Amino acid sequence: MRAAAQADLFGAVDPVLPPGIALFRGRIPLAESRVLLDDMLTVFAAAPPYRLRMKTGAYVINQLTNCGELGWHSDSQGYRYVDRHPEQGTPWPAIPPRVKAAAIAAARECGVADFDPDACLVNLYAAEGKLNLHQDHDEADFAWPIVSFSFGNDGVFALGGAKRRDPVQGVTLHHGDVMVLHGPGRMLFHGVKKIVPGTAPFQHSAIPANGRLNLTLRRAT
Ligand code: MD3
Ligand code: FE
Repeated sequence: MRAAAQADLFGAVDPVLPPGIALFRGRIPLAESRVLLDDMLTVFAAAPPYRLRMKTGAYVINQLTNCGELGWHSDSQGYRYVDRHPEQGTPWPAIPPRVKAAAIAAARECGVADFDPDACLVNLYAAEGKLNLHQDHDEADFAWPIVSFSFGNDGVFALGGAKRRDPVQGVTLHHGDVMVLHGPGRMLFHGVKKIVPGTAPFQHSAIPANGRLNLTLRRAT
């Protein structure tokens, strides 16, 4: 009896996150999440999601796009921020004001009063999508936080340490969760292990079928 209750309780408890990683569970209410996803449809009309190509010429399964003055991109010339859509040749659309305001508010609660993101990377995960362990180091000043929003199906996030070989812990990110990576958390290795099908609270045309949408707002310059 007691042991079972404890197991249930422990099963629901979040893993302890290291300093510099703040996870706001269910931060975006369901109704607001629909509005933010509708805003992303406007972004996609101007900057359609596209696939990166690997050196082999094969396409990566996940899609991406960006909004803001700068957007993250990778090609034969390497990983970097660019000021226009690589396939359309047009400037990235603005970060939707509601999205930007939500990121600024989350950063402020983490003690960063003057976060002014100029880049928002949109990752669209297919059902089979994942993201290999990496560090985000293409920004000019790592003192600025990164603010992440999760929508759609759950993603099993992998959080490592300062070195690639450090142990990794799994953290499930749900629809409406917001994560702020700041200070000692900013340069930790991380990735996405898998998407958990059937866990999205609703379908939305901005989110790939059985997939997940992640926004990361950054200061690139
Ligand atoms: C921890 N995206 O776009 S978001 C990325 O779910 C990226 O799509 C993942 O990693 C996703 O670069 C994770 C949460 C996140 C973002 C940046 C971090 C966690 C981070 C930077 C440092 C440490
Ligand atoms: Fe990252």
